[in-house]
This record gives sequence, C-alpha cells and structure tokens, in this order.
Amino acid sequence: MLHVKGGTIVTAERTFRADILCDDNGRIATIAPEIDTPTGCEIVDAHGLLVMPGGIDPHTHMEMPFMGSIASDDFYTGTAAGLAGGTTSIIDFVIPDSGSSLLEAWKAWRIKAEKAAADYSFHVAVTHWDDQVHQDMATLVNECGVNSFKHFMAYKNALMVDDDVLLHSIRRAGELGALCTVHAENGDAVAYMQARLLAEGRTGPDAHPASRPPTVEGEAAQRVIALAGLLDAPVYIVHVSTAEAAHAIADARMRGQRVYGEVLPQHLVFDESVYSSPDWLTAARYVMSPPFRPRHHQHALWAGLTSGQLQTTATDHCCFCAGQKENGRTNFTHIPNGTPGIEDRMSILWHHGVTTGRLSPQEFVAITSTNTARIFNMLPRKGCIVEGADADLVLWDAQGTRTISARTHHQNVDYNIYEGMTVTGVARRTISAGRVVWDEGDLRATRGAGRYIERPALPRR
Ligand code: DUC
Ligand code: ZN
Ligand code: ZN
Ligand code: ZN
Repeated sequence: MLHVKGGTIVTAERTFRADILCDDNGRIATIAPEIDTPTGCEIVDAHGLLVMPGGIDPHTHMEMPFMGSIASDDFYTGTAAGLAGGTTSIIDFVIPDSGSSLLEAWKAWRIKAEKAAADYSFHVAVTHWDDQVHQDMATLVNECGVNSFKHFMAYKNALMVDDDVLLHSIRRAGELGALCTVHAENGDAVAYMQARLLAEGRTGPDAHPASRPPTVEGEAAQRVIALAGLLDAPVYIVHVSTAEAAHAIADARMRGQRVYGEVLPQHLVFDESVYSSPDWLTAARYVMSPPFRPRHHQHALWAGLTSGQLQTTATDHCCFCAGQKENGRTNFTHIPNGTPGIEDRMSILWHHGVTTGRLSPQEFVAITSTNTARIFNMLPRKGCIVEGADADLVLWDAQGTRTISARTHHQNVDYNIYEGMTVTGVARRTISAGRVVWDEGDLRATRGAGRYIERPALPRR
C-alpha cells in the first residue's frame, strides 16, 4: 500500500487538496482530504507538489524496424525513460510487413513488448487490403483489445496505403467501433519531390523539409477528412505539424465531423532552421516526418491545443543513433526518420505551455493524459484520478527546473533533440500501478512490469 500525502490533485476537471491511498492491486483505493496512514503503508510525501494522472503517450515506436534500421529504444528502455519523465502508459504501433497478417504481427509485437516497464497498448497498422485484413480487424477489435488502426498516407513503396485501402479500412473500423488514425502526408508527392531534389544534386538533410512541404500534409489531411466524412466515420490525425492540417481539422469539426488531431512537442519548439546546420549529423538528427516547419505553423498548433480543436500530445518517439542516421550520409531519403522524446514530453509542454500562460494546469492534464484516455477508450482506468482507477500518478514540481541532456537522460539513444535546454516543470516522483518507479532521480523501473492494456471497442452511434 502507498499513501500519497499532502499533495494538490490536478485532473482535467478540477484542482483540490487530497491524499490518495493506493492498494496492493495497483489501484486507487481512497481519495480524501486527510487519510490516516494504515500500519505498514509506505508514505510518499507530496507536499508542495501537484499530483496528476500519469502521462499517456499515444504515439511511440519502440524497437520499430524502419528504413533499414531498428529503433534503438526497446520496450523496456523506452518505457523506463517515459517513467522518468512522468509518462506511465504508451500506445505503440504494430507494423505488419506489407501483405502479411495483422493478427500475426500483433502477436509478434505482444512478445516484443513483454519487457515493457510501463503499461502499453497497440494501434495496428493496415498496410494493404484483402479479405484477411477485413477478418483480422474484427478479431483484433473483438478479442484482442485493439480499438484503433493506423494508416500511412506517406512512405510510398513501403507502408503507404492509397485511397481505396483507406476507404475500406475506415468503413470497416467504423462498423467495428474502432478509430482510424492516419499519418497524413501525400506519399506520391513526397516521392516525386525527393526524386527531383536528388536529380538537382540536393542530397543533404536540408532537402528533407523541401521534399515534404506543408501543402503535402495539408492535402492529405483534407483528403482523409473528406473520405471519413463520406463514410460518416471518425478519424484521428497523428502529428499535425502545419497550419493547413490544423485548420482542416478545425473546419471539419465545425461542420460536425468527428476529427481528432495530435501534436508533438518538438513541432512546437523547433523550426526548419534545424536542417541548415553546417554539421551533417546535427541536421540529420532532426530528420523526422513530418519535418520541422517555418515558425508561423507553431502558432496554429498552440491555438489548436488551447481551443480544443487539437486534443492530444504525443512524441512519435522513434530513436536512431548516429551510426543509424549515417545510412543517409550521401542521400537524405535514406536517413532513418525519427526523433526521440518520450522522457521530455511532459516537461517541454509544461515549460512552453503552462509557464507561458498558454495552458492551465488542468488543460495540461487534458492534453497529456485525459483526452487520449477518452478518445482511445481507456477511461476511467487511465487518464483520471478516481477511486478504482490504476494508480498511475506523477508528482509534479511546477517550479522545479532541470537541464535536458543526453548525458543524463534514460533513453537508449546517443543524443537529445532538446540538449542544453533548461525547463521549468519536473516529474519528481512517478507512480506506476501503485509502485514508486521514479523517485527524485532514482529510476526503479522493472523489466516486464508493464501490462498490456486492452481497449474495448468504442460506443457506436
Ligand atoms: N515518422 C517518423 O519520423 N518516424 C517514424 C514514422 C514516421 O511516420
Ligand atoms: Zn507518422
Ligand atoms: Zn503555412
Ligand atoms: Zn509515428
């Protein structure tokens, strides 16, 4: 048993002074203004700290095979790093090889993830369409606790799906009470632009943003919103990075469509100038898709989060070390796409969101945890502080500061995109399933302690 004593609880709905008692099953047993510590119960001092629902990162790629590499953070190291930053659950992606079974891939990913230190769940990617996919989607929803599917409109000749696959999958997901999530970039346009840039001799990382300009994302976002509208089905757009996509989502919502949008903290912090570094590796480390944008796009993303038109934040945590990024030394299209960040999402968002006055602490909880739990049907087990919920909590020091560095982070990757930044807002302690797993700099993550979280089908209209 654990007694979280003296803290101020912040949920997406309210802020109040209360103690929390966690039971031996890893759940919240009691919430009350003053609790007498039961004998033998461990006390966790929360005086002066905010007690918030542990962060949920709905977009990570642990040990993902991608572009000839495998992402360097595995399910253990990546979830452990998340715990150090106050994130207690992830939703990762099952990526079947094109043409192979979704169900078999899900089974393979279940085995990989057994080493996770924090709770995890899966979106399953649909990369082609046939009768088996149609059948596997039902099995995954009805028997495997999967209520969301992923689609890549980018990565031609690899993961990309065309509109025909999108239409079939969105329709099928709608029938099953599942949600389609989409990486919205026009993959044909990207492949065309890449070929043209290479022909012009543009082989370095600065060609990466030029090969996928904002229109490429805006077009794909508008297209998938139109297709989902045609089928009267909801759609969730991952890593919204442009004003064009943010406005397309807001417009659709104002027409009454159920469209959701996710923002990555790195898109709120970095702009396309990161690709102009004279040092190849420094620039290559920022190669991810969608790329960093001209600064004015950040305004649209913040406005989306403040207004609620964009609901969630994630990291797209996908780590590649220097040796892996080197694959693209002579051709930017071979640089493995991905940036790390699971450990720093909460601090970056607090620092740039709450201390600047853009977001209230309650809104911070909404965009880092509660909204994700609601959209992906994990409430009330995750994303809130109520009796009976999982005891996944972060004890947050709103005034504390730390300087981010690869020298001190826990991510299994040899750089940190936020290197040298000092942020206000620090996870002092993290509690996962009723256990203190991060205690003032002491990471006590346990390999295999994470549990697979089944997410039931969403209520159909
Ligand atoms: N984008 C990335 O940068 N990495 C992983 C996959 C993706 O879509
Ligand atoms: Zn993506
Ligand atoms: Zn623009
Ligand atoms: Zn991704």
